[in-house]
Amino acid sequence: MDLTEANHAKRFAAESAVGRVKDGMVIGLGSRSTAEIAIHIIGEKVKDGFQIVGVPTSHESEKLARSLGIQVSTLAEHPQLDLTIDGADEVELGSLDLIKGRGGALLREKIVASSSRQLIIVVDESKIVDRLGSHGELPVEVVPFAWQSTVLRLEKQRWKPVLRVTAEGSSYITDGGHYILDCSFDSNSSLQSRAVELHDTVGVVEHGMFLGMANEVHIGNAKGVRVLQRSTTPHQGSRST
Ligand code: A5P
Repeated sequence: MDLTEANHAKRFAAESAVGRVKDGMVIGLGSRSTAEIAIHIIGEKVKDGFQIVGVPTSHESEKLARSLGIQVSTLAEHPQLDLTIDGADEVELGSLDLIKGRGGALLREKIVASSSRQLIIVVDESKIVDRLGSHGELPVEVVPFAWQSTVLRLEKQRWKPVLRVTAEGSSYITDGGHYILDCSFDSNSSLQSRAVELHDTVGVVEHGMFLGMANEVHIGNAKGVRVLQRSTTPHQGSRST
């Protein structure tokens, strides 16, 4: 897929997802390229007279929403959102479990998604995998204080954490003021138990596995879009070892 095709694919996915937005909704606004296309389309709806309140997941999304005339709010004012539209780095076929955070936003994305009745994911076909972890590392957001000792704890748990740095060589800092450790892992391991393990690790703030959270995934390609819906039965974890 060349750049133009990739942009068409993202646009198809975003248009399809924004089709779920109704007048009067309070919605979570995701981060990075595909979610930003969705924000632009939401901005067009606002120009057409829709009353929409947006709760952004990053400073960039907030700036973009404001520039498009979308009313911006916070979870403090709107603790319950109707839906959130966000991108993803990997989507596992079947479970619709996700990896997020390779674009640097994950904690706020997870808080906003967890406060939404529906999480709608917008991706192109390149993000679809049979097993999470097939395309890269798992981003893990950590407290900057003594991050090196958090690295040691993660290494003992068989993660291979690497501190994310900027192009200039300094530590990448998230919107929440944290660092990110990109952790490679065995993609055959049980992600549910790995997720619990990460939450139990001192120094870890949040991780980029979004398990059992996505309700729908809108997958764009050069010609159109297909929509996958998660079954409504309770999530049992994506796999076991
Ligand atoms: C942000 O950190 C991620 O969770 C994004 O959702 C992800 O990187 C998708 O970005 P693109 O839509 O730009 O591929």
